[in-house]
Amino acid sequence: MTDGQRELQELAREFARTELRPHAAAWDEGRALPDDVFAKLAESGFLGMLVPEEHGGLGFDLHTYLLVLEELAWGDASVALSVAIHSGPVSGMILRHGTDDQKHAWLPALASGDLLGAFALSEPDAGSDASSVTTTATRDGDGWRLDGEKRWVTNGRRAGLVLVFARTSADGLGVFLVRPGADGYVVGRRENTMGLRASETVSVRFDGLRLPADALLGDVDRGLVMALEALDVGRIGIAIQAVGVGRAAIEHAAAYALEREQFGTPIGRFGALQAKLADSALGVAAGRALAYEAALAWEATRNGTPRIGPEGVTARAAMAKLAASEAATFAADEAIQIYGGYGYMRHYPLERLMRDAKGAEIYEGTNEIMRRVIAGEILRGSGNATS
Ligand code: COS
Repeated sequence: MTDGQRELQELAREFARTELRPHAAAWDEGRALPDDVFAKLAESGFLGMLVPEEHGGLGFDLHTYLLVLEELAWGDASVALSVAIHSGPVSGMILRHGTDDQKHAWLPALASGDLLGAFALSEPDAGSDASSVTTTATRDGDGWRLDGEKRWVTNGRRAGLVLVFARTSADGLGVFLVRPGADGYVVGRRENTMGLRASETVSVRFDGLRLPADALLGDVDRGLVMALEALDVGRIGIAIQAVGVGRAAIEHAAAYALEREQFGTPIGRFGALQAKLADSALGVAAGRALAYEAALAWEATRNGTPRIGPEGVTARAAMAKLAASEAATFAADEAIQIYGGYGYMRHYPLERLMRDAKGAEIYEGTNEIMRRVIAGEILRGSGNATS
């Protein structure tokens, strides 16, 4: 880490310690994040971390971004999830595929936090099989008309820009820049999630929503590849989010193990509990290391290094998300066990951390899909057919 990165990490840690962590339980209970938390994130520049300075952002590399995101997740995983989707897949896709006009139109507003971004790929019947999207985008004069339904859209009602993936031909998807609120854009059910309850997850329906021609991002029919590419960076963000949650669980458990006495001694002296702390810390550290390795692989693609193969970003991002999310769930579970009866009480933070950690095993690609992606890249790297 450079001195600048260390300072930034400190700043983000302080932000998480004072602005997020003290409120995380209440936000979870109330199932909402207040407006002012987004205002404070924007003020700190944390909504423009991956947007270049020329478009009003901080222009961080992925490594620096991850340093901040881990701290936000340590403070509140729902906040980190919002920031991760907004920054990685949404701002990242516009940066990579947008025309100059599209970049000028959207990136400054995303970087300043005037608009929060959302990513609408999944549908009631298109989850792991992202290629089976049935929302359609049909040509309508110069523009497009959207019809269909999306599920599990993070940032829900708050989003001011939604990237919508829709079928543009029998075997192609397109990506559309959609501003909520127009006729034909209908926000549906707010999901009652197990964890990350402060994060607003909704379904959205399009009933003949009309879009101008310049709502199309990138090449028509190439949306699936664009989505999968964007999910590489998304998954690295989810990995570090899980690391933040896992680290929080370990810290709670360690503090409790030193303070709680049974049989006349702090319970942290018992080998069974030490093994839990050690295995939890091992998993979380490995997840963090993989996330940083994936970030390096992602940065390398900018210089033309291929994404494919076991060393490529696609495999590395999947490994990072898989390892970190499983480690976070394990760490939260073990922390509950260390807390014993108190851990089982909703009054303490561990059960929330466990619910939050579990989400990372599912969204932005389930861990079963992560294993398939990794195996596919190993086979591809050795020159054989993919999965
Ligand atoms: N980056 C760039 N291109 C990629 C890529 C990546 N990470 N992964 C795949 N591609 C390309 C492939 O090269 C292929 O390109 P061509 O059509 O030009 O040959 C295309 O994308 C399709 O890839 P593939 O054939 O591997 O797709 P499949 O339909 O077999 O399945 C899985 C791919 C299952 C891995 C994919 O659908 C997936 O990741 N699903 C999970 C979706 C998800 O994460 N949903 C959560 C949404 S956000 S809540």
